[in-house]
Formats: sequence, C-alpha cells, structure tokens
Amino acid sequence: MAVERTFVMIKPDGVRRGLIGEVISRFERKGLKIVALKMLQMTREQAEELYSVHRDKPFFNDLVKFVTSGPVVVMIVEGESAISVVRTLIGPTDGRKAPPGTIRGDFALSIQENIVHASDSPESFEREHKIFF
Ligand code: 3AN
Repeated sequence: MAVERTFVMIKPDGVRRGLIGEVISRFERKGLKIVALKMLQMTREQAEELYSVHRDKPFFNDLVKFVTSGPVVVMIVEGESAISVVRTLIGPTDGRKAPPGTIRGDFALSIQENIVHASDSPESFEREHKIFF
C-alpha cells in the first residue's frame, strides 16, 4: 500500500452546522495529513464539473443548487491508502443508512445533505482537485 492523496469537501450543510473542526479532527485523529485547505463559494460551473458524472440524474439540478448554497471547505488529504480510508471514515452516501461512527452516520439524515464529499478513485482525485487547487 502506498501514500495517496484524496480530495475532500465539507459541503454547505457541514459548514452551516459548524462541523468543520469535527470533520477535520476525525481525519487528523486517524493519522491523515491535511496538505492543502481553503474555504470558498463554489461557482455553478465548478459544481457542474465536480458532479459531471451525475449530469443526467434527476437530482442533478438540486445537487448543484445545494452545493452552491453557501461556502464549502475544500482540502487535499494525504496518507497511507488515503482514498479508501477517507471513504470508510465518511460512510455510505445515504446518511440514514450510514453506520454510527462514520461522519455521515453520526451527523446526516439525508442522501443529498450528507456533510462531506470525498474522491472515490485516483482518477476522481486527479479530476476533482484540479477544479479548486
Ligand atoms: P458519494 O458522495 O457517496 O460519492 P455519489 O457520488 O453517488 O455519492 O453522489 C454524489 C452526491 O450526489 C451525494 N453526496 C449526494 O449529495 C448526491 N446524491 C446522490 N444520490 C442522490 C439521490 N438519490 N438523491 C439526491 N441526491 C443524491
């Protein structure tokens, strides 16, 4: 296993609910390193590119509206197997089904407003982090 980088975003619901510190501390506690971080207001173009794989889904417009509804925190997280480790820490997409102990399991009750986004593969990391860094 190798040291990897992954792209993580705390979504507008996570920022609004004051969970920035909580989310970041879970990554740091695990032993992962935050190597880049910034808060920004995403443009519609950035949101459409981030979620381009969902362009044809019925929830696409709502999703773009939601992620542009307030500031987000974007970061690059580094560590051993960071991509899969971060996906495990955040939990499955649907907050109602995410197990307790995961970020979504502990803080989300929704499939759309689920606190955090993280890359699901090295290819996603390459594409996603370049939108913001
Ligand atoms: P994940 O964020 O777990 O990788 P994806 O890539 O399937 O999940 O979905 C990206 C984002 O799209 C989710 N974080 C969520 O905000 C939204 N989303 C996914 N599925 C739905 C759905 N059925 N209804 C509404 N929003 C959805």
